[in-house]
Amino acid sequence: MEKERKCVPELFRKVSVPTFEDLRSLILRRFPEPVTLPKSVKKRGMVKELIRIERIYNITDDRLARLAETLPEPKELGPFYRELLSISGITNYEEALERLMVMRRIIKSLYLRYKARIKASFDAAESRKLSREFVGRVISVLRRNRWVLNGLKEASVTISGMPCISEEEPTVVEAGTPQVGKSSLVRALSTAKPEVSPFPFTTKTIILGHVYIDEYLRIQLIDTPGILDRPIEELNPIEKKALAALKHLPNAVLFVIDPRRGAYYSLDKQLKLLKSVKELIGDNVPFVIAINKVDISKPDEVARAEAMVSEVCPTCPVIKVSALTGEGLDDLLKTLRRVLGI
Ligand SMILES: Nc1nc2c(ncn2[C@@H]2O[C@H](COP(=O)(O)OP(=O)(O)OP(=O)(O)O)[C@@H](O)[C@H]2O)c(=O)[nH]1
Ligand SMILES: [Mg+2]
Repeated sequence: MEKERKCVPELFRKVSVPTFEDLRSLILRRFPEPVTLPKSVKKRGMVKELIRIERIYNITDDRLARLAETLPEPKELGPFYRELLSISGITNYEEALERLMVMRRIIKSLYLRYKARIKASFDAAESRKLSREFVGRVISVLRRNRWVLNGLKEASVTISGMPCISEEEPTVVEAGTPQVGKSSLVRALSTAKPEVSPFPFTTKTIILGHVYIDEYLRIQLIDTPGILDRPIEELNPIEKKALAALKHLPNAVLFVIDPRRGAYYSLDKQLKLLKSVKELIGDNVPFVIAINKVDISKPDEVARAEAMVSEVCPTCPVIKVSALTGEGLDDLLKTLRRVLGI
């Protein structure tokens, strides 16, 4: 697993990305603002328009330059963050940075061209027409690159809201369909207290908790949004984030199952997801299966779940637990430590 060097979410928290709509309304607000000139100035109509287009050029270039300067360097981004960017439409970060430079260059050359044309204009009316045309063209350059600005905005909001996951500490990522009790387990085992509710898709982002083994050793336990087994194209952005975490972060996966016949998603569906997640992650990362909610499950439901799990993953350790009563949690922790080798 490739690891990140710095806390990438912290880097993104320092970035302020203007969307295309932000920039357009800023430009349209600032353009008509009055220009005051000393009485002595000649060719007042032309000079006013020159000042107007310079103002718009400076504002636009300043926002784009600040964005380009504050975005993290490509080398800071590991595969997890690259995938989050790509979920927001930035499939190639280097290319997006390059687009920002190109936009600045095009807008600068438009500015210089229109400055010269306004200087050479016949009268105030022509100057005014040219300066309006300049603004229209700047906005259209920004519009053509909307995907860069808006994609970076969306990605930076997502990434800034992520926890700092350390590259040195062992990491367990949870997985499972909605409502199986992933967040409840994170609450019971770790320092994090994610929201728990009887409604599916309660967890919407990646949450980091720490499980303290002793003074010097802790496990990072990551709660993820519930996912359904369906083609990647059909997953919503929240599920895609969960899959990105599963693909890139874990040293071990904790797959949580609700064995009851009345479970929100049938056991069949849960095991199909287990199979898909195993295929996605490959054989290098160990899986531990927690059969949760044993406090309210019937013995035959638990036995059926155990049998079905062993078909999908014959080598996976299976632990029966209850996040609610705490039953089996010591055993679960021991098993996680064993597979992590700590
Ligand atoms: N009786 C019992 N109820 C549980 C247990 N674990 C979770 N629940 C309940 O199951 C429901 C779902 O729990 P969550 O922890 O929110 O489930 P989740 O997997 O995080 O759900 P999503 O965030 O929607 O994916 C809640 O009403 C919990 O109180 C358990 O061990 N026993
Ligand atoms: Mg949850």
